[in-house]
Amino acid sequence: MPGVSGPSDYSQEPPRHPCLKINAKASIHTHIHTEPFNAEPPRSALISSYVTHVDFFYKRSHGPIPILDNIDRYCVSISGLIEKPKDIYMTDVWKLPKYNVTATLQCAGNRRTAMSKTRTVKGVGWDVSAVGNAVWGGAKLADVLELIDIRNCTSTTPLGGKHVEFVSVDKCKEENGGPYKASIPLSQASNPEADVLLAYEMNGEPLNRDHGYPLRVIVPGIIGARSVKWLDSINIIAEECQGFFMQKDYKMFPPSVDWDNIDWSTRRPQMDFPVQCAICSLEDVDVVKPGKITIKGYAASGGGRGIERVDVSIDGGKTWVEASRYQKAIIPYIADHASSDKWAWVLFEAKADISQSTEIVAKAVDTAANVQPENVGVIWNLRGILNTSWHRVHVRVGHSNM
Ligand SMILES: Nc1nc2c(c(=O)[nH]1)N[C@H]1C(S)=C(S)[C@@H](COP(=O)(O)O)O[C@H]1N2
Ligand SMILES: [Mo]
Repeated sequence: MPGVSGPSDYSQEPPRHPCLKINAKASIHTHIHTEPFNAEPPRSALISSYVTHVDFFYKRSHGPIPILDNIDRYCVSISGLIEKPKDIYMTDVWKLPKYNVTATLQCAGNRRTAMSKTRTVKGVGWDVSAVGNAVWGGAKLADVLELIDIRNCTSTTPLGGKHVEFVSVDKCKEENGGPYKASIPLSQASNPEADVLLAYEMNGEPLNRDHGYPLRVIVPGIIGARSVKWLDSINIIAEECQGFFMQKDYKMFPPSVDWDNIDWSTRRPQMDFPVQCAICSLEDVDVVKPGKITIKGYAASGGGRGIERVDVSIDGGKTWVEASRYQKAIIPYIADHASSDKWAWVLFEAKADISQSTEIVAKAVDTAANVQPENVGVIWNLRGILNTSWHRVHVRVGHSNM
C-alpha cells in the first residue's frame, strides 16, 4: 500500500514509558522483542485521571508496529459491495466534521491472569489494566461512508453489503502473515449516533504509532479487538469478516468447552462488552495500616450503558456500601444522562475502616441492571476472555513500614 515503509521485525519499536508492565516474551539477552508488544500500566495509573494519559494507555498488538510516515500518500481504499470504490486520503478525512468522543477501550482479555488461576486459559496474561479511557478525535465513519454514497442508518447496500470490514497494515502470525482485520455491521457503521470514528487524534494529539498512527477505527462500547489500528482498507461485505480474530478467537464459550471439543462455528464473534469494574487503589500484595482506607477503581459497561451503581465490600462480600461515582470534575455523574459520557468509564470511590486482614470486593451494576458474576469459575472459558467477575483484593493489615 502507498505510504508504507517499515519493519517486518521488532527492531524499530517506538519509545514507551518505563512504568508499563510488558506481558509478552522478549529476549533477555538481546533486549530485542521477539513477540508483539503488549503492556499495561500499574493499577494506580488508571485512577490518577478520568482521561488516561497516552503513556499509561495499555498497548495491545498482534504484530510489529508499522511505520507509516508518508502521510501525503497514505490512503484508505474503500471497496466491496458498492458501486463507486474510492480511495480516501488524510486530507479527505480532515475535511469532514471533527468529533471528539470520550470512549473507554477495553481488551476482551482484561483480567485474564485471574481467570487462568481457576483453570489454565490460552492468551496473553493481563491484570486489570488492559483498559483505558481517551478522547478520540476524528471523522465519523457514517460521514466517510456518505462519501461513497452510503446513507446514514443503512443496513444493506443495493449490492448486498451488510458488514463493514476494517483491514490493517500490520501483519500477524495468526493470519499467516496477513493483515489484522475485523468487521462490524453496516447498520452500526453508518449510524452517526453509534459514534464509530476513524480517529487521527488521541487526547488532542496525533495518534502515536502504538495506538494506530495515522488512522484507526474506534468502535465505542464493544471489545477493543474490533477497533482496528493502522487502517489500510475498508470492505463492504455480505457476511461478517472471516479473519482469525472474528472466527477463531474472541468468542465466548461455556466452561464445558475445551480444546478437544471446541467447534468455533457454534459461536458468534464477541462484540458487546458486559459490565465490568476493578479496584485500582490496591494491589493484591498490599499491606495496609489499620484505620481508614480509600477504595478507588473504574467501572464500565458495553453498548453505551451507564453505570447505575458500584457496591464495595470490606468483608469478602457479606455486607456492602455504595461507592460514589464520577467522570468529569464538577459535573455529578448521572448514568445515561446527556451530561455524562455514555461510552466512557466512571471512576468510583469509597472509604472504609479496616481493622484486620480481609478481602475487599467491588461489583458494578449497569443501567440495564446487569450485575457482574460473583465467581470467575462460572464464566471460565478456554480463551480467557471477559473476566468480569467481582473484583477481589486481599489486603493484609500490618504495622510494618509501607
Ligand atoms: N491493526 C491492529 N489493530 C488492532 C490490534 C492489532 O493487533 N492490530 N489489536 C486489537 C486489540 S485486541 C485491542 S484490545 C486494541 C488495543 O488498542 P490499543 O493498543 O490502542 O490500546 O486494538 C485492536 N486493534
Ligand atoms: Mo484485545
